[in-house]
Amino acid sequence: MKKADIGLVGLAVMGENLVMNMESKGFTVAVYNRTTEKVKAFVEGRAAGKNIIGCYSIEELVSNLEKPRKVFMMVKAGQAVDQLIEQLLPLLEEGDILIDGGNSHFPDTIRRTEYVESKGLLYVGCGVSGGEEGALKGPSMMPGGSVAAWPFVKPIFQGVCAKVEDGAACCDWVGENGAGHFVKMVHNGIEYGDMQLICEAYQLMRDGLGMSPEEMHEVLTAWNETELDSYLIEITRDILGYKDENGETTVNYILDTAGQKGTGKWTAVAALDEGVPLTLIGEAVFSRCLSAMKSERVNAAKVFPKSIPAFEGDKAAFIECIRKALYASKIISYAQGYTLMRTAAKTYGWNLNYGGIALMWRGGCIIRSVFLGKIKEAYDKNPALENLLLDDYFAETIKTLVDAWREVVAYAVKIGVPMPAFSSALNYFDGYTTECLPANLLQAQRDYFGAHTYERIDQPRGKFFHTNWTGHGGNTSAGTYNA
Ligand code: NBP
Repeated sequence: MKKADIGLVGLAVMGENLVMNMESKGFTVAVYNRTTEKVKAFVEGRAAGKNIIGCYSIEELVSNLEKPRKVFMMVKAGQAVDQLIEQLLPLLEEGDILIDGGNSHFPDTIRRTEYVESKGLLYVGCGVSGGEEGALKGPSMMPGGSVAAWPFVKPIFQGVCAKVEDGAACCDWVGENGAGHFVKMVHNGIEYGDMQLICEAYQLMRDGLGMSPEEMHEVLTAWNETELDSYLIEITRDILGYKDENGETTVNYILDTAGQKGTGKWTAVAALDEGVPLTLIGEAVFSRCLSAMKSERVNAAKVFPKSIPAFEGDKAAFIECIRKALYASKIISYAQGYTLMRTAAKTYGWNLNYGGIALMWRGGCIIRSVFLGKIKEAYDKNPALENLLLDDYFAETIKTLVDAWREVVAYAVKIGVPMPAFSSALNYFDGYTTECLPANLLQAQRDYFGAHTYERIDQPRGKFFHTNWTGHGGNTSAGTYNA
């Protein structure tokens, strides 16, 4: 019997669908799952009659693979991946390729790449996005790790991944060791941000403008014909229009406490580690945390009762302002996310292709949108672009949006509707575009109490000064490192 092109371990929702996808593209796949009943159920069910080889031990899986062997691990992130690697390594040979397609944390992937390479094998950490449907019909795939593995896995990955209108694959080599999982993590952070922005627009329309789900459904239908055209706007439109068997709008009955699995938090922590202001995604993570404090919020709402005044302006015009403010905030979120990737690339020595990353996100994944095409164009024009806001297209676009953006944030602040992502984005924009921030005063404060020194505007950069502010302190200054 023909050996398999690739083996896959982990027949849960993602693994099963990826196998079906690979097989449908002409690849023979050997499959294994720790709980072997799932192998039996799969090969006798969905996989029956297909080029899928059911294996009931890891040894059987490995013996069914074409060399160099490729094993795609699609199991729960964390210890399970380390355990599987230990089980697989003794059965594999030099040049064989281990692939982790789960949501692993990038430092784990950096460590695992080094470890597996030290055993003479190749390792690929591949972010996969698009959920169940993406896995089956074409996910966005972000592979990184041992670059020597890429020519061997490329035909399979680019065969099964999503494609955009011109046929371009939403999968390309991202970079060394943990780069693929880092980019996937930033993708998830951006997903948090995009979702939060839509939710804030919804709350302002619902509470500030008194709009019904049906009206908002119409608004989002229209927005999806604009620059906001995206998967998340599309599903939100559908959610707002969805009614249960009693004719009630389902979303109105869903408890307002958000869950999270931690990838947004990882992105925010990575930004803090890199010293990058990723304020919008940070707010999106904290907003989920605040939403989870339901009983406290219920109590606090009684202590501080709110009455939101009825909107007395041109409603249609204000809805257009909300759309513009959403678009502007979204640009900021991506500008911040890209800055994080640029900074991390320097820290970890990755040579990231920023336009390529936008293309990988352009289809298949949760944040897919037309807008990503514009980001790709910006980085294709200038791969060294310092900040997305400085690209001609985005700079000119933001200029057309900023007045509406201020109007929306100001109105929300005035009536007491929380819009942390919209307003933190605007604050970032105002900070980023301000030549003189009050950090002169802050440096003076630091020097006053801790002799931390400061640089002067009339002296070259890198020369540090200390003032004896009180006349009591000595002239000894602290080191200029950041403690
Ligand atoms: P889960 O994350 O629920 O993982 C279940 C799979 O892991 C089962 O096949 C299970 O085998 C296997 N497994 C576990 Br748990 N511990 C194991 C171990 N020690 N050794 C071998 N196998 C082990 O599945 P999923 O939702 O399909 O996700 C798979 C990966 O893809 C995860 O990393 C996830 O974060 C990522 N991902 C998921 C989505 C999504 O939408 N669900 C999207 C993108 C990425 P068993 O049957 O024997 O328990």
